[in-house]
Amino acid sequence: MEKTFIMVKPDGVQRGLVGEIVARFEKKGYQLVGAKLMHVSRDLAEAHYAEHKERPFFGELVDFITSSPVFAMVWAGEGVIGTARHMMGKTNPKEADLGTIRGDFGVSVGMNIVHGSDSAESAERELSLWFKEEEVTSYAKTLNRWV
Ligand code: DAT
Ligand code: MG
Repeated sequence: MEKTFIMVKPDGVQRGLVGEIVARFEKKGYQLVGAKLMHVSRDLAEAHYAEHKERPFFGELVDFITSSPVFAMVWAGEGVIGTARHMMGKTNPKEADLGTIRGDFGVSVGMNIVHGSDSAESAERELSLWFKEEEVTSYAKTLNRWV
């Protein structure tokens, strides 16, 4: 089953949006197969955002993601990587459609509530960076055949 890495960023955790965000993916029909609330180390933050190392906002991004706990999750389901990106909305909440997580709850690009892997390659890389194999479960839900 396709899997993706989704994270409620420090702003989302501080604002009490963990339940709301989990609920959206649950109601859509996806399956939560791994989750943990954690403080992010600088090393992990820099590895996670390595593709943005040369961008002017890289330092701020790493400061932000390490500033307070994040809620890291693994979600599974058909097409979950791309659909989760649609459900999150555009990177800049000002441009994100209403009805998306960033469109409904975000205001500025620096604090856009949620992260989600942007491709199969990113999902594979990020899942191995954030989760040990034994932290990702697999369990049957009879619901799966109804969605
Ligand atoms: P996404 O999170 O939608 O995959 P991204 O990978 O381009 O977006 O950027 C990673 C994060 O970096 C993004 O969620 C917020 C921050 N960011 C992106 N562009 C920015 C900018 N122009 N100024 C400040 N922060 C930015
Ligand atoms: Mg990205």
